[in-house]
Amino acid sequence: MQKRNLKKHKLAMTLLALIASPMAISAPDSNLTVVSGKETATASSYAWIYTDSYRPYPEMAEFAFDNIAHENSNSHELNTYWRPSQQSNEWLMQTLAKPEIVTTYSIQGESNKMYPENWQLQGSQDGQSWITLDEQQDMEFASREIKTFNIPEDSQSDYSYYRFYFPNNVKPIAITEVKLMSQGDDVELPKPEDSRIMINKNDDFINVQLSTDEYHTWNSQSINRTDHAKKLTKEILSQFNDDFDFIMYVMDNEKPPQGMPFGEFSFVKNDIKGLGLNQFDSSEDFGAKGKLQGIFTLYGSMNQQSVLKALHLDASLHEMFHRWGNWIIV
Ligand SMILES: [Ca+2]
Repeated sequence: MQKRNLKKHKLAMTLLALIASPMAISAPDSNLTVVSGKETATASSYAWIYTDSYRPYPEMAEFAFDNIAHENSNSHELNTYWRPSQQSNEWLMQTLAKPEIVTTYSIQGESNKMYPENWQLQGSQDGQSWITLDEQQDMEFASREIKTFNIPEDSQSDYSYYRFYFPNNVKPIAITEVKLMSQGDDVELPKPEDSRIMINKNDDFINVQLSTDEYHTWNSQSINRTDHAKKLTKEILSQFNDDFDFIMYVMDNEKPPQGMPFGEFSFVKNDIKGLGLNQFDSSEDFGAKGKLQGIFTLYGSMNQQSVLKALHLDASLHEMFHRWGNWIIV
């Protein structure tokens, strides 16, 4: 059978993340892909901020797309919102690498004193002429409140340029985070008939639908005491080459289920001396051929912001590091 491909992670170690879901039908939100990003952000103007002297701070447009909402953003170092210099006729724009059909967006105000009140989300083919896709008026935000809106279906279309246009505001406009989202395209062709393993649109993780029983097992049993993780790893590696040092399973729980840890590591093999570990090779049990070193599970996304937090922050690194330590002192 021809093997499927997944983009290599930029790090030396390749990560394969898996999001498990209990039913064949995903929640409407779970298919959304964020298409906006900080590299593609620009704005009409920027508030003046003191760095070495007071000056406009052009990096501010990025701050609205950096996935950061600090608890305290009073100082320059901690600023993570975009704020324009005026309160009317301002805009915050995304120039996408390719046209996308944005169906949903979220917008987060900075505080209950600084937030957008009136805006239009506009799309454009050329960055010159704009079509209004959605309009909101007289909005009020609590501190760092996130509001999510769907673009009416008859306004959805392929645009390379999107911008929020702010015609007028009484309060200072300050936006901590904005996300433009499109319907994800989880299915890659060709794929084996009846495969429940779907590669996401960006080729950087896969999504597997579990049966209710499997889902219960994953949420209640250690991957080291039962065979369910070996079985699924085998199923995955029957469709991919054994190209991965680690496979990281991420459950779609917001928090770990009661009685379960944040994460758990399971060895596949150890060929390194001096770690305080025996040398062994269980590759065959996992359907691997010598590359895969371990698998680990994150039982919750740790943070309501997004599953990406769980991947970027300490839980994933902690679990991966069990590969090498700390075995000497245990
Ligand atoms: Ca931010």
